[in-house]
Amino acid sequence: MDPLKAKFQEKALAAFTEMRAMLKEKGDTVVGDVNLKQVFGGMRGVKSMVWETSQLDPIDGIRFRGYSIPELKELLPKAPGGKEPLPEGLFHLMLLGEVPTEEDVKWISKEWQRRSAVPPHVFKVLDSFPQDAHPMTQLSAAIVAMGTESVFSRRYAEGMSKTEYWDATYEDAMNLIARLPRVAAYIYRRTFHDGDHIQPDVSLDWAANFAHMLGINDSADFKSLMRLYLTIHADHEGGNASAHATHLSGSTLSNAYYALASGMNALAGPLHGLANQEVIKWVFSMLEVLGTDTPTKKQIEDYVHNTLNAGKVIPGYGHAVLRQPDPRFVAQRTFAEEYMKDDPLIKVVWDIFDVVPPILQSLGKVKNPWPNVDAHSGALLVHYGLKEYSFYTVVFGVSRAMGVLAALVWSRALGFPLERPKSVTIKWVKEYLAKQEESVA
Ligand code: HAX
Repeated sequence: MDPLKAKFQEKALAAFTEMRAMLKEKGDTVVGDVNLKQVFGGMRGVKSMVWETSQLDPIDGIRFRGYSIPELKELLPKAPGGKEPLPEGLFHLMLLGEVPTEEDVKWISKEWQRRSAVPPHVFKVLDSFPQDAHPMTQLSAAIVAMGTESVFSRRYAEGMSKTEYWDATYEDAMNLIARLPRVAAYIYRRTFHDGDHIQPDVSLDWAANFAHMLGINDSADFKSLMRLYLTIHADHEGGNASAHATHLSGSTLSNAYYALASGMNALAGPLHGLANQEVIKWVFSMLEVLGTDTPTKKQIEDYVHNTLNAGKVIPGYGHAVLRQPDPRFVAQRTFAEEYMKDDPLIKVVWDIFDVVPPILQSLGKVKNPWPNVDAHSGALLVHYGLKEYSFYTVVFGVSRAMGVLAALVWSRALGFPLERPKSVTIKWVKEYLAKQEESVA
């Protein structure tokens, strides 16, 4: 058994035993109420699942196994000479709950390289798409196509025991994560560079190799950005749409490929991961309409009002849980301050940050007027030449796979059952309310 899997087994077994004992003794403890607004309002705040890899606080933002992003920037191993954390380290932390050593991270880099060969039929599936098919459509299809290699599905068909589900899911998760950068880069090159593909460089870490295969910028700085980007987008606790969709599909024992494709299909919505493309599209249209690359704050303000008056949201702002500027936005801003502070597009993003929150606050209904992760990422990618914004959600997806798949391995190890919440009809609600009124009268 490989060392990461062996450590996971040890931890998961202990957690399973502890969970069983806790539920036996305290299983009937009430941990929250649900009101009608939550039933009709997207289940905001309803505690209904366990997600070990990260937790989100409305004010402090995301913590991966208890560590904030600034803490992780200090603690996680870096590439030689690099300043940004290696995503491999975050995966180790999410899976095991332990900050990895340099050696641990090197092992994961090598292991992902070893597992990274994409089955040839996946490229054929991708090549059958029209060149202008949205990159997220291609990503989702490619992930499902890779599922022909699922270890879980093969072993399930052979009759594996329940106690082995986590093991087979670990294999699928590791293979999938290892292969995604190649698949994503293939999608990028076939869509935007006429299929002029770039072979992987096995001497590079996971994120740097992805940057290399995109083939637009071979600088050390772009590789650093990719390490940071792929680290901070990885997980956002279990209730966000891509995580929850992965979790829900996975709970039926569909394999990790089907489960991740579900997550990616949720990420592809403009209220979630597609917001990163929508932000830069919105910024570019603003610059075009205004006829300048250096708009004044007053011009931005007017454009924001026009967007709102047209019945649209301001992409990159607002959040279902957060009530402060997203620490992932702040981490990207810090990166930009160091690497590209004089880039005019970065200045526009920062001016939007000054202008938008008070306007959204003045509407009186927006619960969080602050920027989320997607408000900044596009401008960083444009800086290094990745201007084709319909690809941005794919980059997000490559990162998100690490969190949701680490969590899926945990779900299997803890033996979580089929997810099946209760739905009600509006008629049922009306009758329930009438009964309540009767009993008060
Ligand atoms: N611009 C304009 N109006 C906004 C808004 C924004 N950025 N954010 C929220 N609102 C509006 C909502 O549309 C809603 O209006 P109605 O009552 O008329 O329907 C009202 O304010 C209350 O919404 P909320 O409770 O504050 O927000 P929700 O929890 O319902 O939704 C969203 C959270 C992220 C979907 C929302 O803020 C939004 O649409 N933002 C813009 C899109 C975006 O950036 N999405 C990415 C989010 C982060 C993420 O998942 N990244 O992948």
